[in-house]
Amino acid sequence: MLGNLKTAMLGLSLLLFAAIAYGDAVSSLWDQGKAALDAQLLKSTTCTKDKLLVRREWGDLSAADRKAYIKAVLCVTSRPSTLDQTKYPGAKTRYDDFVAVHINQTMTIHGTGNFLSWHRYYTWAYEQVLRNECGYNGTQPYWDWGRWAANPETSPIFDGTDTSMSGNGEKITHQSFMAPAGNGGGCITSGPFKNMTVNLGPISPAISPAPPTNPQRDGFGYNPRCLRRDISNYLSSRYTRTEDIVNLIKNSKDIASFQNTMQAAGVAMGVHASGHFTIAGDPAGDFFVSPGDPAFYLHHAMIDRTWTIWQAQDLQKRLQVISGGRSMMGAGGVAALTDEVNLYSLADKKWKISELVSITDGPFCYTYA
Ligand SMILES: *[C@@H]1O[C@H](CO)[C@@H](O)[C@H](O)[C@H]1NC(C)=O
Ligand SMILES: *[C@@H]1O[C@H](CO)[C@@H](O)[C@H](O)[C@H]1NC(C)=O
Ligand SMILES: *[C@@H]1O[C@H](CO)[C@@H](O)[C@H](O)[C@H]1NC(C)=O
Ligand SMILES: [Cu+2]
Repeated sequence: MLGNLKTAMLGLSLLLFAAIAYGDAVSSLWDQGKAALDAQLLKSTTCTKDKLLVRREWGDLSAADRKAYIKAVLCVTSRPSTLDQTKYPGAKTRYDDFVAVHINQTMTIHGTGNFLSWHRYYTWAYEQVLRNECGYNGTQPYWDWGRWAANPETSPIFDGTDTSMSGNGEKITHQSFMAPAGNGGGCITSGPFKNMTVNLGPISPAISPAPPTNPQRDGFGYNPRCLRRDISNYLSSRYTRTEDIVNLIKNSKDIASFQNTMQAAGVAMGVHASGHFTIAGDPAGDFFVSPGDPAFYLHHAMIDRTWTIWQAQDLQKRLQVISGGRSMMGAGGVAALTDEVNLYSLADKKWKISELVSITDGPFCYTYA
């Protein structure tokens, strides 16, 4: 009798523990690298522990925290663009400025030596705009792919409630190019972003029927349309499970293999492409215009967290290393740590790649929960 009671109480306390701390094999790898990251922070001349911002997983945010983030994103989508309207007439909002900058540099920031550092700086610049231009006092949340891999559609990120990043698209007859058609394909109909207008692109749409063609060949023309998604678990349940993330981190012995495995988009899909095409639709599935879907930044925060965990497994050897060229097509030669990352209107400073490799040096002062 007493034994049963004890077992029941142990079971209950384990349940309670599970409820307060979501931990998995990826978080364990974070824990293993934590001492090295703490030591790096102590060496920083720009970042101190009391200034450190902590990025959290969407599922661990309170409803109020999620709403504060959503409100800030909606604010960025309602503020005017700062770009030259003769060159970028489709950039109507400050949110669009980010999309335009990504479109503009797409061929020199993917499959290149600056892929990780560029997207780290870009995601950080977005977080800064939310905070500095839209009164947000929280941080950029991330999407732990593994946590929701079995069913992203019902995750708190995509369940379509008013505390989500909006749900799936309306179910229409369609084809998604990177996975079998899921239950969406049409305009999103639920959640805070259901009225959002996508203005730029498309350039490389990955869904049929395709979105309307942009009036400018460079994709910078004004092309207002709805946000479409085709969220499904086809890719997530195969390529972005917790074990896939663990394997990526553990089996990549150098930066080249880490980057290439992460960015693979062929038979074996890496977590980068799988995340984008788990959302799919327009513009999430468009290589150039993907930041036009606000879930982009949750995905890229997780890319950044995964890179950080990989670095932290052997930090001193894995910080000042890059691999790859300066453009996807090979022009420009091999990338160097001294190359500059330029976000133009999104951030006032250009930083060298070498200054963007640590989350507590250069412009950065954040960590992951
Ligand atoms: C696009 O890149 C060019 C340099 O190649 C730069 O002059 C221009 O300002 C950039 N546009 C945006 C929107 O970042
Ligand atoms: C941050 O914002 C939230 C929601 O707007 C507010 O409740 C909270 O008091 C703010 N915290 C600080 C430290 O300003
Ligand atoms: C979307 O727009 C409609 C019509 O303007 C409005 O009634 C509704 O509240 C908006 N919904 C959201 C989630 O912004
Ligand atoms: Cu990108």
